[in-house]
This record gives sequence, structure tokens and C-alpha cells, in this order.
Amino acid sequence: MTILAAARLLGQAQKIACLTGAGVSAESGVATFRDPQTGHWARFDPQQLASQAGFAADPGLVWRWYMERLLGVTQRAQPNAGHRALAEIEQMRPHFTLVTQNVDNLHERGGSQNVIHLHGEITRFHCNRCGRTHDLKEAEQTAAEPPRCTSCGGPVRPSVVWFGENLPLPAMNAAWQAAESCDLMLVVGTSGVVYPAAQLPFVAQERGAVVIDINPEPSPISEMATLYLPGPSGVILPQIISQMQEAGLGE
Ligand code: BV8
Ligand code: ZN
Repeated sequence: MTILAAARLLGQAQKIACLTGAGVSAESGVATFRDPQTGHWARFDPQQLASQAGFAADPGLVWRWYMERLLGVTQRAQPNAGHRALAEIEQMRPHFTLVTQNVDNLHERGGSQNVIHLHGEITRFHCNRCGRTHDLKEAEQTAAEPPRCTSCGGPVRPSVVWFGENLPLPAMNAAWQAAESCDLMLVVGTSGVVYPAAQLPFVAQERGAVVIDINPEPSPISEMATLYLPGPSGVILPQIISQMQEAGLGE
């Protein structure tokens, strides 16, 4: 029943904003942030590693953590049915803006044309000291320590947003603009604990937008949502698409 209700709401919506979190990549085998870290990383707190303090304390450890995650994303992970379904909705509906907290490139590889990365991208790199962007050489992916900047000798880091760092302004502005002007916000796979990203569904709702949340676990977002669909996005999103197509919605 709620799948049909979601399909109808998405079919009627004029402007859709979508916020995704690590959960949308879970079925691609990419560990989420809140899932207990596995193996060697089990004893580290991602929030410590994903910070200037963590990088300063042990640049090699942080570098190796990102290289392992990068290789997981680029060598093993494939976009899942949830990524592909979001790309389909982007094609079916005239105004659809995808905002992600994820640093992987699975939305793009799943066919999404326009992806706003609020927390940066693990596939891009820059110098932590002077900011110069840096292309990664093959050998650097397996190096034990971060490469040194060719301009200033500073340590190179992935171009992701660490805890305590500001989000990129262009991405923030685009995301807030989408949340303020949409009449429906689709939230997929986020625990809603990381700010300011987690503010977006509330921004949309304050302006009268419908909020739909897809997540196997309840969260602060499922509590506030107009419609909460409990379940994995790789299963739920394709079901919504087929209901939209059956009902001729979204042409
Ligand atoms: C900032 C890049 C200004 C790095 C990331 C106290 C209170 C409130 C806020 C704060 C506070 N203290 C500090 C803060 C601010 C802090 C923050 O919010 N902390 C939280 C943890 C309390 N925020 C910041 O620091 C931000 N910057 O505020 O700047 C500033 C400046 C100076 C000083 C202070 C402030 C920067 C935040 C960005 C951090 N970087 N990523 C990297 O990846 O290494 S965030 C990281 O968490 C990832 O991007 C991830 O996407 C994101 C959010 O988590 P989720 O995506 O929701 O993932 P999570 O694992 O939590 O949940 C997964 C969900 O999926 C679950 O609900 C699960 O049920 C669901 N799921 C599982 N399987 C599926 C599924 N869903 C669907 N289908 C499935 N199959
Ligand atoms: Zn530099």
C-alpha cells in the first residue's frame, strides 16, 4: 500500500529533491558509516579517522583507510538496483535533484546525470596544506603514506569533507536551494545524524514539502517523514518505479 502511495506522490510531484546516505550503497557492498567497521578497521572510529586531527596523528593510517575504501568502490562495488532506480526517476520526472552524502561514485555509475556531493568524493585528491588538486598514480594507491604535494610538499588527502570541516559552498547552496523549492523530498539510506546534511528534510518539510523516507531501520527522518517505507532501497525503489510505470505516472 505504501509503495503505491509513494508512487502516486512521486508521480504528482512537480519538483523532487532526493537526499541519499551510505545506506543506498550498502547493497553494493560498501560499508556504511554506522555499521560496525569490519576486520582491521574494527578498532578504529571512522569519525576519528575522517578528521584533521586523525590525519595529523597518523597520516599513513588515514591514508591506508581511504585507499582500502577507494579500491573497494572502484574495483569491487557495482551500482545496485537502488542507484539505477534513482537514475530512472531522474529521467521520468522533469525536476529531480540528487543530493548525496556519499563519497563514492556509484550514483554516477548507476546513471544519475547530476549528482551534488555534499561530503566530497573519495575519487578526488588535493594537498592538505595548499589545496592544489592531485591526480593519484597507481603506485600511490598502495603506498603506506600519503603522497607529497608537488608544489609545497604537504600531504595529499582525499577530497572528502572531514568532521569539523565546512561543506563545499557550491554543493551546500545547490542542496539548500533544492530543499527549499521542492514539493517532495525523497530520503534514502541515511541515519540522519550528520549535520548540516540531516537538516535538509526538515528544511523541505517546513516549506510544505512531502517527505518520503526509505530505510530498513527507523531514524529521526522516518519519524518526521510523511511516508516511511521500511526496507532496503535496492528492493523498495524498483517497486516504486514499476508502480509508477503501471499507473502511467511520471511520463
Ligand atoms: C560541519 C566524508 C561546520 C568522510 C562524512 C554535535 C551535534 C550535532 C552536530 C555536531 C556535533 N558535533 C559536531 C557536529 C558537526 C558534525 C556532525 O554532524 N557530527 C555528528 C556525527 C554528530 N558535522 C560536521 O562536522 C560537518 N561539518 O558541521 O562544519 C563546522 C565547522 C567547524 C567546527 C564545527 C562545525 C561535516 C560532516 C561531514 C563528515 N564527513 N563523510 C568520509 O566518508 O570518510 S560524513 C559520513 O556520514 C558519510 O558521508 C555518511 O554518508 C555520512 C552520514 O551518515 P549516513 O550516510 O547516514 O550513513 P550511516 O552509516 O550513518 O547510516 C546508514 C543508514 O543506511 C542507516 O540508517 C541504515 O539503516 C541505512 N541502511 C542500511 N542498509 C540500507 C540502508 N538504507 C537503505 N537501504 C539499505 N540497503
Ligand atoms: Zn601543496
